[in-house]
Amino acid sequence: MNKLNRTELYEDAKEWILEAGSIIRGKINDPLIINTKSNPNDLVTTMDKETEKYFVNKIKTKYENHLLLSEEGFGDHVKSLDGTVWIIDPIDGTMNFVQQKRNFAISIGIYHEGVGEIGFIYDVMDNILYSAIKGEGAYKNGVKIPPLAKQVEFNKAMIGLNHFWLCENRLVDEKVMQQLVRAVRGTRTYGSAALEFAYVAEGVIDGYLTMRLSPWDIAAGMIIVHEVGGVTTNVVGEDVNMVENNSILVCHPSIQEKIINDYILKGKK
Ligand code: 2AM
Ligand code: CA
Repeated sequence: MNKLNRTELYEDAKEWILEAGSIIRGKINDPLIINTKSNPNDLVTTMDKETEKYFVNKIKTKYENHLLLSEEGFGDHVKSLDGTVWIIDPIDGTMNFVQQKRNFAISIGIYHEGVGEIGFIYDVMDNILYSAIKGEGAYKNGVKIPPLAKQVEFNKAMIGLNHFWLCENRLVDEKVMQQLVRAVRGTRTYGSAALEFAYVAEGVIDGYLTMRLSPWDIAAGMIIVHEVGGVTTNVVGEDVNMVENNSILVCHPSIQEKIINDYILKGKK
């Protein structure tokens, strides 16, 4: 992809994500129709669907050859990252959107021939836009985010973790996860994977560990985090497959090996 295209794509995606966010803010107190998907806690609202349709319409009108991989199914049936693919979550953190009316984000990652080129994460209610173009650094509201600190001491690390690790007992022995919780300085659960990636990029948490995410939860975040020197793999250290679900460990590189070797692999069932 040449520079000119990237700039135009970046500007279009930025304009559309800000406009979509503004529409959501304007309707934040409107009555919602809430449905469930795979389970009673897997929520989708009319706002998720309307926002996704907004992006489908914008993208297909201007970039008819581009593909869309998106959560609510109005995009394309994308099986590979050939060509240019927009990977979009219209609302990441739908439960927060429904119950808190805040702490949710719109996430857009633009991939070209398998490479993540442009990422946006928009914290809609706080009006904070995280963005990155591959190789050009990551930004928060237009201000460059500095590279991650050289070293994070494990016992001073703060990590994002959702509590399914502790109650579902699927991938890893929960006792080992309890040891991890004790070994680090603190844990946080924000409820939006995209925002947790943004917080890793900002260095306000040092890592985020979760059992199962979809491509639209992570596509933008991976691009943004990598621009500041963060690393993303699945929880056993393998490359992420961007057209499948993955477990995810995104973190400062200095704590990656310890989390994988001393906790995940040790506790793996
Ligand atoms: P969502 O709000 O777009 O559904 C919550 O811990 C985070 O995990 C959110 O980013 C949420 O995205 C995502 N999430 C929740 N359930 C999920 C599932 N079954 N598969 C993949 N991601 C999920
Ligand atoms: Ca979503």
